[in-house]
Amino acid sequence: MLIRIPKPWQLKENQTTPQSLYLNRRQIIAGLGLASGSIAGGAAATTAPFIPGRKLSFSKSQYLVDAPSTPYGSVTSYNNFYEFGTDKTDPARYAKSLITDPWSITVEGHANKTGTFSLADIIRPDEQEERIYRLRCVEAWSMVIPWVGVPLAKVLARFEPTSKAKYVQFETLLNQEQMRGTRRAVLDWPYVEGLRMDEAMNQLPLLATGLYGHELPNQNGAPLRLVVPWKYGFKSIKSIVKIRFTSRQPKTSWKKSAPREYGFYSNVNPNVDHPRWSQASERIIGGGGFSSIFARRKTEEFNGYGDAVAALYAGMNMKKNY
Ligand SMILES: Nc1nc2c(c(=O)[nH]1)N[C@H]1C(S)=C(S)[C@@H](COP(=O)(O)O)O[C@H]1N2
Ligand SMILES: [Mo]
Repeated sequence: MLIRIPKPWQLKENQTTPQSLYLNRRQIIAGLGLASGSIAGGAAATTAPFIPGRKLSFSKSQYLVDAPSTPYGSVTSYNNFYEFGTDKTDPARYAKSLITDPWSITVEGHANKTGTFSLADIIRPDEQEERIYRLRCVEAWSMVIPWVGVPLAKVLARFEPTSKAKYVQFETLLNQEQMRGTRRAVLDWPYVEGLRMDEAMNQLPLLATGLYGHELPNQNGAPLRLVVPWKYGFKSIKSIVKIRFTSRQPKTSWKKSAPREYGFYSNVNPNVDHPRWSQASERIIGGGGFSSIFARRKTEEFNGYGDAVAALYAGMNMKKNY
């Protein structure tokens, strides 16, 4: 398969690193009298002493974006995590109450290896890699986020799904004490998402444990969340406690809540508008400093990941299957 994702050596350092960190790193390099020339990726994380949370071990990867990463402050303060409220600032304010350790994940359905596992059973630190992906919310805004995680395909394969597994369903924790937003019926809790099995086994979906080289802040879906970069952000389900292999298409939360507006597939598509707004372009969160509220870019089909995923939808009418 031909993959157009740029190789690290095709990118300049300042294309993959937020400006503040980039300058910081350059200063450190200058101070040590070393020549600049190594690739960015993980370097962004290793030179950011102000980032809270445990530092993670990870290898670098070829998954980079030809644009600067969204500043850490924006990634962690402008969030959708309705379990903590519907305002963009609610998750950062209220998700501290989420208890992420210990954490267990139940695996059910059509697989040989099912049961309840600890996070450490599922995520092996030596398998973690850093992948910088675009995140495109269905609300027509976007970010570029340096995630740390393990490819979903690697994790799912260990459960040995059977031939009856056509889909995989994910569920978020539901705890009214810890998640104040779930005391109101904004959605039919718990939050449910899912993928067709071949989508899940594609190279791109990541089970993320961190961002900017450190463990996930609660508002971003600690301790484990899905990242599906060619689909609208709501598919990237947070704080996962259940994985279930099914024969039928999962009943996903947003589709259940507004089927005319949010589909199961929900691939990023500039040519299929949301019934209430255009998807042709997107607002760049935290981009462009002073002019940030005006920074926009054209939406890309499959969010720019078409070379890796378009074949999954051969023969399907994506307007109809939105
Ligand atoms: N459990 C759960 N997962 C969720 C959401 C949510 O409300 N609850 N919001 C989704 C939406 S709409 C988006 S755009 C992304 C946002 O991820 P971020 O806050 O890490 O940028 O998370 C997705 N995952
Ligand atoms: Mo979203």
